[in-house]
Amino acid sequence: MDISLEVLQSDITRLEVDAVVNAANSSLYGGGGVDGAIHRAAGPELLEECRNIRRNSLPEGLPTGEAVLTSGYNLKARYVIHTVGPVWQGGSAEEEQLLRNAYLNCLKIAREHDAIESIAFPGISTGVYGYPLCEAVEIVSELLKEYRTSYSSPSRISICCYSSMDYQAYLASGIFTI
Ligand code: AR6
Repeated sequence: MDISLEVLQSDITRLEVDAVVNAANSSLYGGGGVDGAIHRAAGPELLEECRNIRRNSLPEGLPTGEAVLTSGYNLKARYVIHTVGPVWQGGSAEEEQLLRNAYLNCLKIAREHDAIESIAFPGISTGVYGYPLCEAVEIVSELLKEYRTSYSSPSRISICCYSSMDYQAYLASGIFTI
């Protein structure tokens, strides 16, 4: 079965999917934007689990482009996959590769967990981290198109946009269904 690729406009904390992706920072201790929203909605146990991960396996923090799995606690989503996108520095600091790694490492975690059949991504790095939206949309749509030719899991991949401008930009790429 082909993976279904969807774009939607919503608050990611409200989605009923198996896993939501958090555009975190390397501390994993929360922040603003989607990170803050996910921590607020999931509740304090999420921060506690993140602290344990830092203590037990990531004393230096989560490197850019890597990903780590936690429970979703009070979210409808059973899991949160935290990743760290690159800070946009003009395009010559390997931002594209790091952004690709962030998406691909989240998908790898999803693939390795049978319970994760549906996953929703926010626009990693396209908020505070300043990645230009159009470039991110192009990278993400190409990456997902390619991913679908190699893998069949997770079976549903959604890009969850907060603003209608972001939503229209992903929709215009032509690869997502609504
Ligand atoms: N649901 C879906 N998307 C959202 C939501 C939401 N509830 N809230 C914001 N967005 P950002 P980044 C969108 O800045 O650029 C944090 O402080 C937002 O419109 O959250 O990767 C972290 O701790 C944008 O399209 O993440 C880091 O320090 C997208 O999510 C830093 O920001 C990403 O915006 C990470 O920056």
